[in-house]
Amino acid sequence: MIAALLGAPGVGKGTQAQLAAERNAWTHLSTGDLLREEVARGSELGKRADAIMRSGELVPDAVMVEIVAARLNALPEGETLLLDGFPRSLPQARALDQLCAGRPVGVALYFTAPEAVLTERLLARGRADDSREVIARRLAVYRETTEPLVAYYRERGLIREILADRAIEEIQKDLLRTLREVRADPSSVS
Ligand code: B4P
Repeated sequence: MIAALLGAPGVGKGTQAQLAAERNAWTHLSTGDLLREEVARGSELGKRADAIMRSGELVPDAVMVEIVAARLNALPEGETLLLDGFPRSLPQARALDQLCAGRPVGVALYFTAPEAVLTERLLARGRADDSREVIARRLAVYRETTEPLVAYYRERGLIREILADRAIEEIQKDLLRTLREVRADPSSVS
């Protein structure tokens, strides 16, 4: 099953996906981590992505779709995939539908928390793209470009909300319970 994790920067998608993947031997695909690996390697893509990420903008859709397509092609049959940070725009969501036509997204886990909480978490994390000014831009980009995906997946009956302003283990329990429910009854998503 493919589970797409949606939500604002700092809502904890990466934290939850990493934990669930480690504990259950699932695949965690984080587009943010992939980009940061490219930056660390000093590749051409990394050089372009670094400047974009530091400004709070999104890397172009075509680049991201190509990266994700390669990973999806290599995914073993029947694998559980936690797709963290992709899609982040409507063109990416449409491309994903095409890419995984044979095994479509089974659930979109929509993580929510108040913006003040997100900002505090990101400031505490202190990554290169976590300055107050860049955080504000990333939250604005999220509202403009990524939030419409909630309606996109809701129309398809795939949204499950995860309240993410709680302790990490509580959220993790909720995530696992939700995935179990969806597996047992795919029509339980709303
Ligand atoms: P990402 O790496 O995806 O980062 P994120 O959205 O900021 O963080 P996330 O929600 O995963 O929060 P985390 O668990 O780290 O993106 C970085 C950049 O890459 C983007 O801005 C963009 O430029 C580019 N990019 C990535 N994907 C792209 C795409 N598809 N298209 C275009 N561009 C793309 O948690 C944050 C902090 O909170 C951590 O310090 C954590 O320890 C803490 N935390 C987590 N859960 C907590 C909890 N329950 N309580 C308290 N603290 C918690």
